[in-house]
Amino acid sequence: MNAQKTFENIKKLLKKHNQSHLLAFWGQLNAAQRQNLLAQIRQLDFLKIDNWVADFVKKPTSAEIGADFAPAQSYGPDPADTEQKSKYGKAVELGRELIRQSKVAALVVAGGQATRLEFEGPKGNFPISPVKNKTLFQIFAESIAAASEKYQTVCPWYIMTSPLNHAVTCEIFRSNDYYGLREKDVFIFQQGTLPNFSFDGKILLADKANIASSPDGHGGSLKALYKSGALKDMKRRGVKFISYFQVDNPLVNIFDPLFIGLHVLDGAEMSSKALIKAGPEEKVGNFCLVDGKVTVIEYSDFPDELAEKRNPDGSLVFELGSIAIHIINTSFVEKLNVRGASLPLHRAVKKILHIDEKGEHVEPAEPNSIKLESFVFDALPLASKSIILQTLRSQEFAPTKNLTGVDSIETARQMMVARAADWLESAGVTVPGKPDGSVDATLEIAPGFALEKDDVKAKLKQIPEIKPKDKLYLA
Ligand code: UD2
Repeated sequence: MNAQKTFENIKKLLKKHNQSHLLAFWGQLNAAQRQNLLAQIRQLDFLKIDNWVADFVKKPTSAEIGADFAPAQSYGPDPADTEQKSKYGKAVELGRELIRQSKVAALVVAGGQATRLEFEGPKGNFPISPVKNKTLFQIFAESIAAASEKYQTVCPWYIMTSPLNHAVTCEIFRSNDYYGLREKDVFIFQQGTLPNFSFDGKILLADKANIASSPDGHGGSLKALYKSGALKDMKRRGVKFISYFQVDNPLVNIFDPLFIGLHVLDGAEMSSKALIKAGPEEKVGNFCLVDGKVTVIEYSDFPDELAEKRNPDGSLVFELGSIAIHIINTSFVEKLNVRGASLPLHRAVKKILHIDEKGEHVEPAEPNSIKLESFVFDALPLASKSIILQTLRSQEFAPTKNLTGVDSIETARQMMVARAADWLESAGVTVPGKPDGSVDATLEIAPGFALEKDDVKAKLKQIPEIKPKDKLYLA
């Protein structure tokens, strides 16, 4: 087909779907810009876009809570009875064996921007550790190296970026020599994007030759694993289970034998870790059972009256919060992609830079556009089976979202110190404390020193006496 014909066809298509304005500046574009814009338009699926406009763009998302709706069940952090104790024991053994056999890979979703941290560059490059100021990426890399060492295996690491930070993330890894990991065991891949919309459903132009778009949400990881070849790489290595986590949690226990083992013993396809919410307003998704299926409803979509509902003993009825840690079977990811299953989209009203119909740049003072994204936890109800394992906040969850206050750099560092103190004390080491109960020293345990609490006991001889106000780094 000649270029003119292609152009005419695209013009017709845009007209049919009310998006003709995308070619409004065609006359002002050079040949390369024209080609580039046509390529971007050709990638759009206009039938889907019409549905998105009708379902998500033009109307606010309403969380429809059906009748068959209940709190989800979970495994406790410790076994509830002797029968469960034996199951947990078996699960840990199985989990260790699967890690040893290289059947488990790490996947971090790192495509978001660190806007709330006011940090330039990928969030994974944020320096966070209390003594050495290691970045999040370095902490994860060292944990993965330590797991490989502990289990005498190779634990591969998959890192999802977005077009916003892919090149710079690759450069960070290169310039840090992959933090001691082998380059071939680190697979960095990009998620997809979705166009941005005006409130009346028009796709926005970033400039005269480019469509405005945003990363498609962490739910995009399921598609991107498949499209990028990461899933193929996993299959080649014999990986069967993906340990999924977010880039902002320095306390994450990436290779947790208990979690992996329970997931496999129960024949689950996608499972989750949860913790008891700090209160009804905590900004985490809520685990529910909808039509018998484990489902996460994000805090912003969860009705206040349900969030606040309490049991007679005062505990929250919907007490299980999602900390975005999952085990996902590679076969499940493959199945979803082969079937062309798509996750629902969620609408966010954002300030998005774009040009107006005169071609002038709009720098919005107020949120002015719609961004659509998918959430990975929306795959849970598609799984044939899904388990939830409760964990302890103090051991595994220090979300680094804000500069100060709740879920901040400050609280994450405090939690890293507190967990190090807890591990040391449980091995019999005396840690100085302040009158308010907090630790009176700055402590950092490198993943190579201890990956979990029980690893500390074997290293007791290497631990010096800790005096008040000491700064101690154990490696
Ligand atoms: C997420 C969860 C929330 C809770 C909380 C725990 C959602 C909608 N909410 O809240 O329920 O579990 O985490 O900390 O997930 N990301 C990408 N690509 C994207 C968007 C995000 O890779 O297009 C990554 C991002 O880099 C980060 C993670 O996903 O690692 C979570 O993103 P967020 O910080 O925007 O999530 P948040 O705080 O809304």
